[in-house]
Amino acid sequence: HEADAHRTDLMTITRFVLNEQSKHPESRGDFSILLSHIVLGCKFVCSAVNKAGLAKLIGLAGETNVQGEEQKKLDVLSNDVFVKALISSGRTCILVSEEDEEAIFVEPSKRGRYCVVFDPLDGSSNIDCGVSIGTIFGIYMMKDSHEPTLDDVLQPGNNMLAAGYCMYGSSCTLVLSTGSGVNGFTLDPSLGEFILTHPDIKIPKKGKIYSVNEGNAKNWDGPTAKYVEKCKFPKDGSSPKSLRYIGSMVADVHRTLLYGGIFMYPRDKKSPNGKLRYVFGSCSNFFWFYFFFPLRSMSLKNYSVITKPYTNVLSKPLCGIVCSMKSSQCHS
Ligand code: FBP
Repeated sequence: HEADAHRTDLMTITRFVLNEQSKHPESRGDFSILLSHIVLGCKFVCSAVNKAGLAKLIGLAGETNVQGEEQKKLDVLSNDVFVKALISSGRTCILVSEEDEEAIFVEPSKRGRYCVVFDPLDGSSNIDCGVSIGTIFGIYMMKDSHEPTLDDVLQPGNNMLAAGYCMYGSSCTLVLSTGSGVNGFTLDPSLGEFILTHPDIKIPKKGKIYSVNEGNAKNWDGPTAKYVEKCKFPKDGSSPKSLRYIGSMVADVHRTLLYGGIFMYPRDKKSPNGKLRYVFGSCSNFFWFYFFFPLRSMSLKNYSVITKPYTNVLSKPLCGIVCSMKSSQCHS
């Protein structure tokens, strides 16, 4: 009966967010409107990514079209779509995108109260071979009603209102947290709607998978090398862990969230500050990123949204790690 209810009583992402909103009678619905524009961006990117394999045949993004005009590459196109969708929502005031050197300050007539930080298409080197890629986003509220400044996006992560990612994989999955719990929605292409398919996601307590670019091993420091060695040759009689590494952060994080295990991008001799960076601060309310923390930091700082080398605007190096093992093990 329950399965039937899911089939006939669809919990779309819009319905879900409106339900959440109804718990806050003071809410004006601005957040729901903003989110619907982010969802639109994700649907657009999903459709473009699905067609990317046809690009060479029919001249889509990144190719020259029949008029001989160079078409925009998918990451550039995705950025344009997100920027326009966010501005046209009328609910944003500052946008920080991985694709743009500088923050975008929305013109006063279109301005709202939210600041959105995002990477429209992370892992874009995976596009040409059809491997999963994703969009990452985080949302802050302006501190008060002054003229917006960069300080409005440089708030501590626990001020973040919502964060999420959309993975363009064998299915298109949007994972969202608005502060209490994490929920996953899968795009039903026939309906064009994201349907709640992964309610209240919790990373499994234990996992059997480690996920890291082992090609960097010769440049790792001793503790990192020792930890990975232990995954392969456990000394306590347990089975070795399996290695899975996609090289697309959203996909590696998503798998780690659902199946458990550890995902990491440790700093090394080649990238002393790590390759991935966090831009959007720490955020203890967003459990899924509970385990992102600089490998050598003793404090369990939590990072909500991370991505790779960033704009001039913000950015701090991060040696990222998401895991379902004890933090002491992560440190080892
Ligand atoms: P790109 O945007 O250039 O692809 O870089 C980001 C990223 O792909 C992350 O999604 C991923 O975790 C990481 O780089 C993989 O890096 P590497 O290829 O060094 O393992």
